[in-house]
Amino acid sequence: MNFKIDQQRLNRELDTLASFSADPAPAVTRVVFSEQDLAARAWIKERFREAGLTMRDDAVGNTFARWAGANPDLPAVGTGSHIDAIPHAGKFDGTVGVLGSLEAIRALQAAGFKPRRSIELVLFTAEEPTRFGIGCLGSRVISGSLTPAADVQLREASAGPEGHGQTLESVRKSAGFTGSLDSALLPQNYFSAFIELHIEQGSILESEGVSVGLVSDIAAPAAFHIVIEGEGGHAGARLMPGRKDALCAAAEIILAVERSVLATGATDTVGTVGICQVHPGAMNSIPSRVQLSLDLRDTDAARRDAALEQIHNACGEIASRRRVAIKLETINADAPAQSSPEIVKALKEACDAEAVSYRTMVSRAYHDTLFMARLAPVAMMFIPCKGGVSHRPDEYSSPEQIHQGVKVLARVLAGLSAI
Ligand code: HGY
Ligand code: MN
Ligand code: MN
Ligand code: MN
Repeated sequence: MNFKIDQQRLNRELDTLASFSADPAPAVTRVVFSEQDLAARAWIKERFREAGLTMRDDAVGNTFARWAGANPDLPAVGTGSHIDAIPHAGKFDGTVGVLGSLEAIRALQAAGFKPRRSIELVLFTAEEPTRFGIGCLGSRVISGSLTPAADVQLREASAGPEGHGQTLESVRKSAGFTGSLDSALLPQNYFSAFIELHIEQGSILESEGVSVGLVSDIAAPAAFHIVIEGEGGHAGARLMPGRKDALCAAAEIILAVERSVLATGATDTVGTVGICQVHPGAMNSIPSRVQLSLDLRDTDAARRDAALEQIHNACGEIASRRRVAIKLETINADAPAQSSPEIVKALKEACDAEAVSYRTMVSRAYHDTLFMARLAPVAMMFIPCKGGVSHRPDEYSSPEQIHQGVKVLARVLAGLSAI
């Protein structure tokens, strides 16, 4: 079957979507449930409507856009990604998987293809942890990976641009997404397969000149708050001996994170302290309280947890030597996910049919597919991004690179929805 990807239209749509941003171009800031996010969702739903897809929103703001198959009762083939963007990010993270899936569907429609089982495009809500401090909120909810209590336990992260401390429940309901969280739970046989197209956010594909990465494993993400309570005081009058400076302790903890992660000797173990909030945050006042965020990942959950153990021990030693209190609170600690060999095989066949080069690889970034793997057989497809840059305004994938990924996606969606 021949079909044609309308790359010009897709390029225009990616540019338009990027314009829904709280920061000026080339940065994209689109925090979940913000004014920019809701406007972007409305715009995308118009595109879904134009493509004749039937839509529904669930209680947490995931949008499901379905191209009904001849046998609508069969489990659908799922695809999709996210459009929320962390502050000062780029225009391709997530959006290539949403608009690229739409373009794959439109190309198949234009070619006269008729799916036997439905194809359903999912626009996941809140893939980024920016607002509520936890990533993949939408796919966690539908896969039963988050308890309904999270509705009132999760609050806006104070470091986030919307940091007013409102609960998930109040924010989602003011954005118009009502109903209980458990009403969004999907049954195991809702999807027969799920495939996500995404930029690599690393530089392997570009450095090897390969067009597509077929993801075999998605690393196991874990996130923590580390709170250090010391003793404040006057920066001038309080002499050095006996100080309990929370920020000095925090500095040692950050280096202990780096040391513990490197000590595993595995390239797949990564650790980052991305947020450091200092109280009271005055030049002439000794920091009395610091809150750090810890992002710790590995393709091997046991190795990740061994590094965490080391960090725990280091905190204990720093706390007693500096006579400060250190608390480590877990936000999430998830298992890794493996792609389904059958779907990876289908992707390989689609790449061969489209003469697109590929290699298998690991995803060190997490994605909604990590949780979709708890609902259905999954796979991910990466396309290269310039210099491996992502979560930055200069994030870039060329129209040609996007085109390669979308045509393989169209081919595999046709194949999986025909059976
Ligand atoms: O952090 C991640 O891995 C994803 O890009 N949110
Ligand atoms: Mn991201
Ligand atoms: Mn992403
Ligand atoms: Mn992701």
